[in-house]
Amino acid sequence: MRVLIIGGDGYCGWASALHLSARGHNVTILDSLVRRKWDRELGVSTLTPIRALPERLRAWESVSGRSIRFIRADVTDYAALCDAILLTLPDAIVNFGQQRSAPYSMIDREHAAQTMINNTLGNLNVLWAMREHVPDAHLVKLGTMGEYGTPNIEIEEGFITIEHKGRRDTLPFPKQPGSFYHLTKVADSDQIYFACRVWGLRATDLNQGVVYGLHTEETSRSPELINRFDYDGIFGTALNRFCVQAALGHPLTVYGRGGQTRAFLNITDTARCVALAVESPATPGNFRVFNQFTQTFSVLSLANQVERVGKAMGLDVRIDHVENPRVEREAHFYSSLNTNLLGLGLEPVLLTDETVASMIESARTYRDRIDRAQIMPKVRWKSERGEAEKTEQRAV
Ligand code: NAD
Ligand code: USQ
Repeated sequence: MRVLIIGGDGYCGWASALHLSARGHNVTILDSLVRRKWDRELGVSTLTPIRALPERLRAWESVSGRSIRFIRADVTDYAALCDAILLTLPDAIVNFGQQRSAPYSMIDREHAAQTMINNTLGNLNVLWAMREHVPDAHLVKLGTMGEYGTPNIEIEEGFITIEHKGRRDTLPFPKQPGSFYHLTKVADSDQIYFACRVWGLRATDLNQGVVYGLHTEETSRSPELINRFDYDGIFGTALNRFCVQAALGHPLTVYGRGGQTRAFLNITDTARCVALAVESPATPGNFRVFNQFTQTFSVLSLANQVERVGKAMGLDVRIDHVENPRVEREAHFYSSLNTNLLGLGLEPVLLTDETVASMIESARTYRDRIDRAQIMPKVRWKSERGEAEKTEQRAV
């Protein structure tokens, strides 16, 4: 199949582009490289020395004999997006190309607005470009488990059948996102569902959990193919951060009590799930939602595992319950279905002590690249003023 991968220079997109190419698909990456720019602006950097995209692609061609085309374009630029679609005439468009950090979207008004515009306008443009130029193509869109929040009932895959005042219907599952970033994903899902209902487009919304891990079968084929691995307080995600902290001898930064439970998956499974969705497309007019994760963990249980494995490796690891910079439940019920991808044949790569050890080992390899000053979280969900007002209100 001809597959256009938007955001293919990023963490999930790079692993997925190589996997789809290895499976024989004709892959094109469209990326504005804006993520590399955001890193420079924030003064953060991936743990791993990732190469420039053209270099990565040359390395892939030399190990696999397969070429991947690169189009540098921004999806918020509608004309450039349409040109790319007309040039490639994709059977499937996989959209990873968004601002994906919750803390980034909460820095200030400008970063919230930038996230909203980048993600929501980009998604809208993809839908209009599909309607105009490739209405039969299949959209595979990266959503997030965080769209649902942490309700006190089991999370279904996208839709829930409810009875209300004696009547029954199947409706979108209620959404309670936890940041402006997560909110953009809710807006995207609504836009896509609408485009499927009204224009007959076909789409799969992959509500992905938190991704961990570094290597995949394909990225391991050459050091020049190494993926990014974020550990800083803005782009770094929980388990990846804990492994880097363990390697550095920095206390593991569990926010608050650590009872926050989330859905997780290995980066290898990200690539496999995307391939499963691409290779078994939704039917015309159909909006499918797959919950893309393999296991759920509380943040504290992950920290405990990293502490145990790190100590067995002879490292000085301890857990610190730092003040939670976010507004979120720290102890709650969490249960979600994830049967759609399993039904398509996903065989999950589950989290083992060996995986944790190998992530800590990778962090030790690149220890000299770690900037200690970027580890603690600096972005707070509530302003200092808001806190002061609340304290005042409590006093009254
Ligand atoms: P990433 O930041 O590593 O990669 C995103 C890529 O998209 C970057 O290469 C960036 O340059 C590109 N991009 C951003 N805006 C663009 C635009 N307007 N036009 C063209 N390219 C643009 O992020 P990631 O971790 O690979 O995440 C990819 C997708 O998966 C995101 O949509 C994210 O919300 C979703 N997701 C990620 C995780 C995770 O744990 N990493 C979990 C669930 C969902
Ligand atoms: N957390 C800690 N300590 C840390 C980092 C995080 O306790 O050092 C906690 C957070 O408070 C939160 C949980 O771990 O409760 C997850 O945080 P995260 O930063 O690992 O993940 P999140 O902000 O939810 O975002 C990441 C990706 C995002 C994706 C999302 C999937 O950055 O792109 O959409 O995971 S999900 O969480 O399912 O919505």
